[in-house]
Amino acid sequence: MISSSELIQGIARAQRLALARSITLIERNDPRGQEVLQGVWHRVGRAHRIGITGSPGCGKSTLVRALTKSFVDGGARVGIIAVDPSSPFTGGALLGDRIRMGDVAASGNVFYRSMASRGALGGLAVATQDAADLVDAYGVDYLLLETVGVGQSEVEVADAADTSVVVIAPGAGDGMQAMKAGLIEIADLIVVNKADREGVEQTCAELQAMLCLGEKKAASRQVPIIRTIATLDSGIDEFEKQIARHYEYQQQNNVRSSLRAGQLKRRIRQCVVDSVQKKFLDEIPEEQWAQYLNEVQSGTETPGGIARRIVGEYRNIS
Ligand SMILES: Nc1nc2c(ncn2[C@@H]2O[C@H](COP(=O)(O)OP(=O)(O)OP(=O)(O)O)[C@@H](O)[C@H]2O)c(=O)[nH]1
Ligand SMILES: [Mg+2]
Repeated sequence: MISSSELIQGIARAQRLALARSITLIERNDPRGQEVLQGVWHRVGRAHRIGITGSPGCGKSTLVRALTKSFVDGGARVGIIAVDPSSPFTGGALLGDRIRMGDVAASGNVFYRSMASRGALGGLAVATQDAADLVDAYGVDYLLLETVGVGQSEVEVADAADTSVVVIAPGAGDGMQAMKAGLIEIADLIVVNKADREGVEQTCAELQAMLCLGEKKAASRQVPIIRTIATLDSGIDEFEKQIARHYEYQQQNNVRSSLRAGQLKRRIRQCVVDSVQKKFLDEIPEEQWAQYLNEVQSGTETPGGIARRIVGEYRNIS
C-alpha cells in the first residue's frame, strides 16, 4: 500500500501517477487523501482556476478541449477536472468525454480527470475542490473545472474558480434556465457556443438584457459575451483573451485574495456541514430513528426536541 508521504513526494516532483492515485484516495474518503492534501497544501494557489458550467450538451467538453489545445500550444500546462453528473453505473458521459478530449488529454502537458458526482462521499463540492487543490499543487498554469450547471452543487463548484465561465447554447431557453439556476449571477464571462446554430443573435440580446437587469458585478466590471463554435475552434482566441483580461482585472484590483478567502471560508463551512451530517444523521441506526419517531408520534416529544437531543449527544461524544 502506497504511503501518503510517497504520494506527497510524487506530487512535488510532478508525477501524474502520484496525483491520480491521490485523487482516488480523496474520492474514496481514504484518510491518506487528506494527509496528502495537508502535505502539499503550501504549493496550492498558483494555478488560474477556470470554472466552465452550462446545461447538458451545450458544448463544455468541446470548449475545454479547444481551450486546452490553445493553452498547450502556448506552452502552458493544463489540468482538467470534469465533474460527471451521470450515474457511476452507466458511465456514458465519461466515455463520451474521453473520446472528445482524445488527443489533447494524451499530451504530456495535460492532466485530465473526471469525477463522478453521484455516489461521492462527503459531498460533491468538497471532494472536487480537494482534487482541484491536488492538481494545483502538482503544478499547472490553468486548471479547468467542467461542471453541468443544473443545481446548487454546480454553483458551489463554480465557486472554486477564479474565473467562472457560463456556457449557453442558442435557443431552447438556455439563457433563461441559466438565470433561474443562478448561473448568470456567478458568471465572469459568458460564452454563447454553437454560434453556427440559429438564434445566436436573439440569445446574445437576451443575455445582454439579463446582465443589464440590476447586476452588481456589472457595476464594477462588464461581463463579456463571447461567441464560439467549439467544434471548429472558432472564437477560442477571443475566449482566451477574455480569460486573460479577467485575470489581469483580478490582479490589478486585488480581488483575487479576497475572492479566495471567501471561497475558503465557505469551504470550511461546507466541510463542517458534511462531517456533522455524517456524524449526526448518517450514523444514527434505524432502531434509534424508530424510537425517535415513536416519541414524536405519541406526542411526548417535538421534532425540534429530538433534534436538540441528537445535537447534545454529539457534543458529548466528540
Ligand atoms: N454545431 C455545433 N455543435 C457543437 C459545438 N460545440 C459542441 N458541439 C457538439 O455538441 C455535442 C455536445 O458537446 P459536449 O462538448 O459533449 O457538451 P457538454 O456540455 O460537455 O455535454 P455534457 O458534459 O454531457 O453536459 C457534441 O456532439 C459536440 O460535437 C458547436 O460549436 N457547434
Ligand atoms: Mg462534457
